[in-house]
Amino acid sequence: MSLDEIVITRAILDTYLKQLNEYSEVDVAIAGAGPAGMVAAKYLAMKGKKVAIFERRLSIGGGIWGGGMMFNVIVVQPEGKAILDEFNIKNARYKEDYFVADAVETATKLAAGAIDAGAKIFNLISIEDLMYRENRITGVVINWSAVEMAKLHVDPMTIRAKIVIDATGHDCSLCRVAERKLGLKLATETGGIVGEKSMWAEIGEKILIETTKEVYPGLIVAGMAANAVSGGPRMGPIFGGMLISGKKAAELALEAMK
Ligand code: 48H
Repeated sequence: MSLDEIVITRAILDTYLKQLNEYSEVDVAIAGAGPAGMVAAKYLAMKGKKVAIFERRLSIGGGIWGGGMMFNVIVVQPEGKAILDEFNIKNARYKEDYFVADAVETATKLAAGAIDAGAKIFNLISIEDLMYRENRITGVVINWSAVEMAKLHVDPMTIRAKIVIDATGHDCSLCRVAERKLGLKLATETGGIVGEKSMWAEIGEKILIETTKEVYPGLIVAGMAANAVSGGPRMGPIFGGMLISGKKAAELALEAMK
C-alpha cells in the first residue's frame, strides 16, 4: 500500500470544507464546548435539531478538566447525577446529596454524548460577533481563534442560526457583544450584564435555573455565563448546575423553535 501526502491533504480539506458548508446554516449555534454547551447540544441533537458548537480552544471541556484547584474530580448534586447517568459517566456517592465523578471522564463523555446524538463540534473557532436582524439574533460571526490570538486583521465569516446559545462561561462573551456592540436591552434586572458575584455554591446553583433564559429574542444564555449575565454568584467546582442549565437551555431552545 502506498500513501500519498496530497491525498491526505485533500481528504482533510474536502471533508472539513464540506462540513463547514453544511453547518453554515443550523438550528442552534452554541458558543463554547464546556459542560453547559455540550449538554445543551446533546439534548437538542437528540430531538433531531442541527446543532453546531464553536469552541475557541483546541480542546473541549472548558473548566471541567481541572476539577477543583487541579484535583481532577467534580462534585454534583442528585439532579446533576441524573444527567451524569444519562451520559454514562461513572459516579459515586460521597455522602448524602454529594456525588463525585472523574473530571476527565466527564469532559470526554459529555463530548461523546453530544457527538453521538448528532451534534457537531468545531474547535479552534471563536465566535467574535453576532448577526442581528429585526430585533432578533439570527446567527454568529466566526473566525479562527489563531487569528484572534495573533490579532491579525482578517475578516470573519457567518453562520445563520434560529437560536444562539451563549455557553462561554465566566466571559459571557456573546451577551457582551449584544450589550456593547448592539446596545440591546437584555432580560436582566438592569437590562445589561449585571456581573457575577463571589462564591456561594448553594445560591449560585439554585439561581442558575432562573438565570438560564432567553435574554434577547434568539439568544439564550447557559452555564456560568447565565449567572455572570444576571448577577448570580459563582459556585466553585460543583458542576450539577452547569449540566442542568445546559439541559434547560436545550428545552428553551426547542420551545422557541416551535
Ligand atoms: C467560542 C468560546 C468563546 C467564544 C469562550 O467555562 P466553561 O466550562 O463554561 P460552562 O458554563 O459550561 O461551565 C462553567 C464551569 O467550567 C466553571 O467555570 C465553573 C463551574 N466555575 C465556577 C467558579 O466558581 O469559578 O466553558 C466555556 C467554553 C470554554 O471552552 C471557552 O474556551 C469557550 O467556551 N469560549 N468559544 N467562542 N467567543 N468564549
